[in-house]
Amino acid sequence: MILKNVLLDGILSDITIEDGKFTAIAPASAATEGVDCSGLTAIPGLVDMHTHGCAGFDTMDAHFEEMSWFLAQNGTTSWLPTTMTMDIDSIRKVTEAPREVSGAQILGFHMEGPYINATRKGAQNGKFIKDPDLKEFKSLDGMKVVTIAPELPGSEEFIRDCGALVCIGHTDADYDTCIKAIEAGANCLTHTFNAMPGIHHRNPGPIGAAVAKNIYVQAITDGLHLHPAIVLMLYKTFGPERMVIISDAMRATGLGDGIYEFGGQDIEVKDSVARTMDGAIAGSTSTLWRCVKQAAKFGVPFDDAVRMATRTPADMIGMPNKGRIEVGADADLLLIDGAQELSRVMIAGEFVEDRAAAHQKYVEEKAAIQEIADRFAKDGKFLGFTPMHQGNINATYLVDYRLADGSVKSYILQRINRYVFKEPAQIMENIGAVTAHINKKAAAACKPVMEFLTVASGENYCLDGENFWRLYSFIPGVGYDLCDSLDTLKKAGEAFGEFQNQLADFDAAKLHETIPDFHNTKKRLETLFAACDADACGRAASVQPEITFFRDNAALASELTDLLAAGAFPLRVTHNDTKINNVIFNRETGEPLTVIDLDTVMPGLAMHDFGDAVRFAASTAAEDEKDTAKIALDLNKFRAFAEGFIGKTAGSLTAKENELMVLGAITITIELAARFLTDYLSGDKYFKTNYEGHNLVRTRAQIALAKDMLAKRGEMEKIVLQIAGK
Ligand code: GN1
Ligand code: MG
Repeated sequence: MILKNVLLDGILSDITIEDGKFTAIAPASAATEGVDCSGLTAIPGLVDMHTHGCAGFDTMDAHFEEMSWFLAQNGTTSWLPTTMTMDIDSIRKVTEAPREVSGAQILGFHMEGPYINATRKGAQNGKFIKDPDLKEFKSLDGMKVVTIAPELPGSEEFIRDCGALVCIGHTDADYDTCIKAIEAGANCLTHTFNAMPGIHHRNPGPIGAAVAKNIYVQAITDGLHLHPAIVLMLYKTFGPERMVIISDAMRATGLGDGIYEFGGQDIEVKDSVARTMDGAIAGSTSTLWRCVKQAAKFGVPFDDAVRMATRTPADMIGMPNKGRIEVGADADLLLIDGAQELSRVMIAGEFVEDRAAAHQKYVEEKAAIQEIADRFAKDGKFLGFTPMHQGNINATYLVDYRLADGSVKSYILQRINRYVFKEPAQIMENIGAVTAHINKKAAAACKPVMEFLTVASGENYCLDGENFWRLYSFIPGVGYDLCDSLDTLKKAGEAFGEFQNQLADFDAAKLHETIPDFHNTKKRLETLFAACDADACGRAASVQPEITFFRDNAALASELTDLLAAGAFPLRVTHNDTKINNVIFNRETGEPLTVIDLDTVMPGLAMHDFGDAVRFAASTAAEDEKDTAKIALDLNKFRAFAEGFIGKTAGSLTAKENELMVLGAITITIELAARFLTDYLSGDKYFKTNYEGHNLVRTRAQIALAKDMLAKRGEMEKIVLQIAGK
């Protein structure tokens, strides 16, 4: 794209944009064609390194689309969503929220507190203030900037090692303390003059230290936070290369006067001034663009005011690809008219209005999800949803509600796949019965705490046309798809083993068989061979080597089915889908919290639960790894999981079952390979696929794994018997 006849630094120019970057800037020429921008001036897109919210949303809501969209309409093309002083889990949630948005780009985060001084908290919530915690901070992903009070214990080490840019703010520090902090690496003041000591001729404080060391200073130039003369003073002292204009905007920005929640407290906005209930100024309600224009009104030359909201903050946060119209930089720009009003906004080479469809799609999808979620959730305001790309069957979303105290309550909303689960109401009955049974046992350390919410009619699910939905409280913790920690694998084994133990005295007759013959491997193979004969999609010819594998191993894979029929071991109540990501671990302690995904709890074989977990967790590669050379059974992982599972179930499983554990792993791996291939041959109706041929890739991966297990069968069996013999 070429922007024609646009005024850039006073010169009529043509600006060429390719792949989201500026690739040429030349004096306007009549020869080239492009988007005529006559009468418009180009300035870089604004970069806001300190802003909390707008359009009714706050960074702590952990949903960025609406804010990013509002910012983009108002000239901010990239930003650092800025967190408030709140509990660390809430801050972590912000850093884990999806950052792909249709509006202003998210460059990372700015963490404002909790490592600040309570006496200078301003509108931050005193309840959560604490000393700098390096380990905690480093566990947060994407923190680019952090504001701390350098007088707090541990600050110096924190500044040196935290790996982010450190700003001094919400501080009561004196000059010497600030000098030390700057020498340790701090390089900016947060909203200079606000929430810090002022300048006294014998106590020059943080601002005196900033002058002496010539670091960056942020300033809120909305006309409320600083007197215009102070804005000018900062400008004259620090110049356009060191002074950064920020908005420090809060959620009321773009809305009217009223009472709003901010960091868990009420804020009143009156005549555009936001104050806490005890009168402290609480962030601004100005856009960054308005702050730029205000600064210009106060006497800062317009071009310098622009620079202080573009190139300077970009440099400060170490992103020289932002905030400038130069060849090689990201194509973020604003076109403004002769009256200095915004005309058009471009982000990464695209005009914002051309992204409206993407934004609209989000808005519509959100409304649809909210409509369903609201049928269940009783409290709070719906904030948004995040698709969870997990599971091969159901559609799963994380949905968030903001409660009155400013905290965010999260739920899992699921649309059950009706092709797979024909009778979802029976699943809910099964889950209810199993959960009640386990939760009755006082001794259970790891309980299924899935709390399903009900709709007005009393059911814990709802039907919406063909769709079947349910909602349960999100369990904060971590799950793993691939796990390298042997300790974690052992604990996963214990969790599934305990699950098995807890259900040992559960009456299987109480359970509906939600998917008949779910792990009847013999039948699964028959179904595969029938699908191959039917060849509904004309794919059978291309999978002959795979079919040969199944024919060769059909007898082996049917052994357990036959032994069960012969009564060689008991039919138990089992989980039947023991992927390690169905165990949720406590993030801090690493202990298993709960076992989830109880949809397939049915009568089954202990060997299958053991085996399915091994298949998934003891493999060297993902279930759908394309390069089969990377796939093997990792004996160390296998031993770790087995130690957990066999150790936990000692006493409740028979010797025969232990003897057949490894056959269980081989059987279930072959079975799943057969199920993937059946689905591939029948047109990919059962498992979700991400690309053409995905089910075939999965088939080949599982066959590769099964072959490696067959080769290692002896070693695996030795390990199990060793553990069982202890
Ligand atoms: C399915 O959706 P998910 O990931 O929980 C499948 C399991 C398979 C698994 C393979 C009901 O489970 O049996 O082992 O994919 N669940 C059902 O990844 O078929
Ligand atoms: Mg499942």
